[in-house]
Amino acid sequence: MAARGENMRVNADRLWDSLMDMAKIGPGIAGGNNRQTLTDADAEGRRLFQTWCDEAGLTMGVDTMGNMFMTRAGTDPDALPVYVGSHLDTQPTGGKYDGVLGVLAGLEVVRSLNDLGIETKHPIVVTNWTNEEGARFAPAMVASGVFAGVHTLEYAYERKDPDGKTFGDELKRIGWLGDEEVGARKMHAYFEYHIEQGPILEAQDKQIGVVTHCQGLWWLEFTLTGREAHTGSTPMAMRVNAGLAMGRILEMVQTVAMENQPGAVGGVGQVFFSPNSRNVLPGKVVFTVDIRSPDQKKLDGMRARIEAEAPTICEALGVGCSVEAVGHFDPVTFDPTLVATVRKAAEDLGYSHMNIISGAGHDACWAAKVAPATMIMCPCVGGLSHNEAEDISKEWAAAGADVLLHAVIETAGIAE
Ligand code: HGY
Ligand code: MN
Ligand code: MN
Repeated sequence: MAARGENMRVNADRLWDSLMDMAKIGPGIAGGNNRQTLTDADAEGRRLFQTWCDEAGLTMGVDTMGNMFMTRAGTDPDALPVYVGSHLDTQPTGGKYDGVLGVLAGLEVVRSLNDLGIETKHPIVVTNWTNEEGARFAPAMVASGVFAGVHTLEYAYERKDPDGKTFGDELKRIGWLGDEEVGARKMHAYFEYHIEQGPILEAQDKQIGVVTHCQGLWWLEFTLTGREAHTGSTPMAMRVNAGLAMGRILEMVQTVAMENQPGAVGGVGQVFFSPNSRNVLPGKVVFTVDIRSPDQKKLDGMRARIEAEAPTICEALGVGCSVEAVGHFDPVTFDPTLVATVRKAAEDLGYSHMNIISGAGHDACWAAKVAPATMIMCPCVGGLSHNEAEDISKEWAAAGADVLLHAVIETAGIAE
């Protein structure tokens, strides 16, 4: 650990040990994690994080969306806090670092400031946002969305998981329904450190991503209505085949995304067939199209084309078609001053870096609506994420945390 004022760095081993200890909670089946939001595993991970924060001398606040805010006091009682955060919830077959790195690196910043005996003018708040992933309850980033005033509390509480359980009931059940009003907190600045979840930084051999923007997203949930029938004895001409309609829509989404290159993506990750029996043609197919682009015109143009062409595909097959947007945010431009602070920190620390646009969505996208916000990224092996094989190196993890430390100190100010 460097002495105060020198080329300060975090304790890389302590950060890595915390990541490995958190990864033991909600283990996956292939070395990653399944710590989905508002499950018992999520509750256990929250308690471990709370214990570590207690040990670091932080005071906890929890709001009515279960967002956790862990405060290190500043010397100026009137100064708005600098927030550093991300999410502890994971995908069902998630990695050990997506989200978790940003929360635990925020804690490591505080631990390092404690080691260095540094007091800051602005308080520092380490944050764990509830349900960033949107895997169990759509949409993604719902809790930071309520915090930013994008969603109402009622809308969030009504969200249902595939088993019909509601967000509100599950938040109560795991004992993390807090009493703070969501969004009442005001931020001086917000930093989110996150793995890239794409191949660019590793391919360009850069240690740090200076995140200038985040691409926008639409989640379009299609419900197709066919006719349940025997897959063996029903002649092809008699079929009302919702599964076939889905296949043709997926092909069309691929075409639309490819026609909007560069800088557009489109695909489907979740499909429900009903009755989902091998020898019954589906009566109902529900699936969510995920389209994204950093270019607003492309993003909205793709949505318009997909919503225009899907009904035509279904009509030709006699299949009913309805669509609902269940997730959305426009492309985000992060705060130029904070972006410059991150870039300068990487330069001061001697880390290779490049500007990057985030391909994945993050809570920072909603934080940016209510405060100056930006992100820092580190590479991940093969650009792989949302896969249990997600992997980073200890060096990569620490380099980004060092940049976070310097950016936070620069923004929170060292008390004289
Ligand atoms: O979908 C996303 O981009 C994020 O992982 N929730
Ligand atoms: Mn994430
Ligand atoms: Mn994720």
